[in-house]
Amino acid sequence: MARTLEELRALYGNDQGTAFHDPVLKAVADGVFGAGGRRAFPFAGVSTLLDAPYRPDLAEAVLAGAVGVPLDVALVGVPMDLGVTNRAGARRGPKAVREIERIGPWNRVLGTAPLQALRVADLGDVPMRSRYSLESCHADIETFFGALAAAGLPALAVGGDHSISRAILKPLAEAHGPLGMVHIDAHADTSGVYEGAKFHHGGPFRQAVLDGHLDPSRVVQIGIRGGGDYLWEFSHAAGMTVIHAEEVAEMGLPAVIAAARRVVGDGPTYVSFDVDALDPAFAPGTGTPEVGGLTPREAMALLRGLAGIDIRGGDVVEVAPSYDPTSNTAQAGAQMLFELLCLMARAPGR
Ligand SMILES: [Mn+2]
Repeated sequence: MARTLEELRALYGNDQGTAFHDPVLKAVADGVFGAGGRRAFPFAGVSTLLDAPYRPDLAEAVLAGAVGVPLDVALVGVPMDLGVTNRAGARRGPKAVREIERIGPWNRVLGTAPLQALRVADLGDVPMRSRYSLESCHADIETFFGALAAAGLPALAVGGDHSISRAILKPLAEAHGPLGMVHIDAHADTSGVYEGAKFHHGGPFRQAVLDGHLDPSRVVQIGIRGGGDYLWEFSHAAGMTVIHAEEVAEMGLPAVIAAARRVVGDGPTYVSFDVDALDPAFAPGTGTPEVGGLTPREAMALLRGLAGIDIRGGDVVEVAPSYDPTSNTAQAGAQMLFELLCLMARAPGR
């Protein structure tokens, strides 16, 4: 019901920027505005993932075996791209995503301000012994996410190339049993051994299934496309649900969301978002772009449609900022990270 002019003048005429009469919006505003109606400058200070507090001390504590860490979700950078097939550069993804500001605080569609609803921190980057060894980097990633799992601390990772997901899933599955997964990507990433390597970024989900860490009957892959599709028969052989990019348009988003929810069900689920799922018109800063992809609006609607699933972890991978002087790819990546955090805030038991 619209207010009269007199009512509007009474409510807002002397407002100093802090007159919020809707109780839900007022709660969000109270979490943003400090004394005197001041907000932090988004362009000042040290950059962190989603502007969360930077707490590398908590990473050290978790690695040292601490439990009862006063945190609900850890944000973690994984700056490693030794598994790429073509264009390198995703090692610089975490830094680029940290540079993005003004994501959130409010998600109108899901009705949550996740950085207020949850205790969230940027724990910094996974410490890795050698920048030259894919295998030792994966071992270090497993160690780090294993320590988080042992501490009972859910995490969202920012890669890095997609090979990191296998190393993140392993300790999660050891803690929770085989996981379901919503995998949004241009590529199914279920290919095999090439040139003697099986831990490259084109195959993490074949390995995760073979290792018993993913339950393929609870895996849905969305946005798949491109000439590499001949490489991914494993997805079908394993019983994954594959929704190609053109099928997203044909089915419509509500049907895609319903299918994804049906596949993952109520069980523990991982959500992996490869930024190359987005069309390179929106996200050119990635190693293996494929035209004909999702729009950011579609991807956001898709993620928001997953609210209520039992998300135990997730990642945003393959942001390679060197190929995108506009920074839009990192902007989209940071937005998807925020959407994943909103899913954490809306998970069962929250
Ligand atoms: Mn991928």
